[in-house]
Amino acid sequence: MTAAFDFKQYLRERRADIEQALDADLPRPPACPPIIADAMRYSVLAGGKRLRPILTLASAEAVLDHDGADPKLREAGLALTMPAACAVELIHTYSLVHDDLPAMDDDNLRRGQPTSHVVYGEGVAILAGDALLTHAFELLARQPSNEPFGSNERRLRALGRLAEAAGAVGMVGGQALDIRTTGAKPENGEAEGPLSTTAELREIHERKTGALICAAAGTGAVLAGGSREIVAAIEAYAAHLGLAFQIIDDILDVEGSAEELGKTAGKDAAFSKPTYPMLYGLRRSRELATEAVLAAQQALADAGLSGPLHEIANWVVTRNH
Ligand code: GRG
Repeated sequence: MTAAFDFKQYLRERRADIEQALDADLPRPPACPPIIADAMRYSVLAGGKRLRPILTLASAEAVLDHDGADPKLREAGLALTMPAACAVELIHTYSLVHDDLPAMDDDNLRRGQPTSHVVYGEGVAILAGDALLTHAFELLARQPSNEPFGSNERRLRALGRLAEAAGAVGMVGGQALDIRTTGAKPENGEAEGPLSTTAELREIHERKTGALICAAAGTGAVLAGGSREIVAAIEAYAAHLGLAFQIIDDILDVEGSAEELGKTAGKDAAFSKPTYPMLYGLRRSRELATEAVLAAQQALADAGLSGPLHEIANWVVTRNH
């Protein structure tokens, strides 16, 4: 009989593996000046849930298990996916560093500690974000010495997929919509125009948060050699998951405390940002998040996929930070 799957233990182990790989992969002096190395490490190694890189690894696992990979191949496949998982976390961290800047959300607390520009100044914080983004693509472009024959093409596909999600059609585009419609700080008066429709809210979320979550999962599936159908199923799962994640993020901004969240709470209301609780109320928002999680899990079941992705969906909707 197989022992019951301990999801908490799984998360602990994956986080430890990811943090070790991030620590090893970040540039150090004398390869780069100490100030930029310090600022990059400060934000990346400050904690965080590591949801996106865990998704990359879990998606690769789901593909390898679906294809019946033997244990040795499975381990090798996961090891090859780790640089991509780290790249995803570096892109996410860059977005947080830039989002916290005075020109954007102007926040002074992130992951439970002062934001990058508070510690290093605006100029270095901007550069640290730039360096994290470019380093992510350096990691993806590097060919591991033990890469199996033929997987160069997969790496290229994964790289293109992540670049698209991070750029103008994804996260940068979503952030541009967000600051255009809601970016005015309270003391600066009205934002350009109130954003009120659920379709607009959904578009911002899909680009700003959903695209990277989707690409995190898709990248793992592509690198593990998933067929087009399996990659599509994992991306469908991740699209529902991204929506659930964002709805819960909006709810936590209302219900959570800065201590629990490690970032300033109540900012959406202070900036009159349209959110799911604002448009639907808290109760309906929770229902919508649960519906999105069930849809995510259904996408897995329909494709015959198993493993931690199912529990990750439950975690996203029950989290308190
Ligand atoms: C600057 C191009 C650019 C984009 C910024 C991601 C983003 C776009 C802004 C962050 C602001 C925000 C609160 C977005 C909502 C969802 C989100 C990304 C929350 C933070 O992600 P978590 O909860 O953070 O996974 P940790 O710290 O756990 O990694």
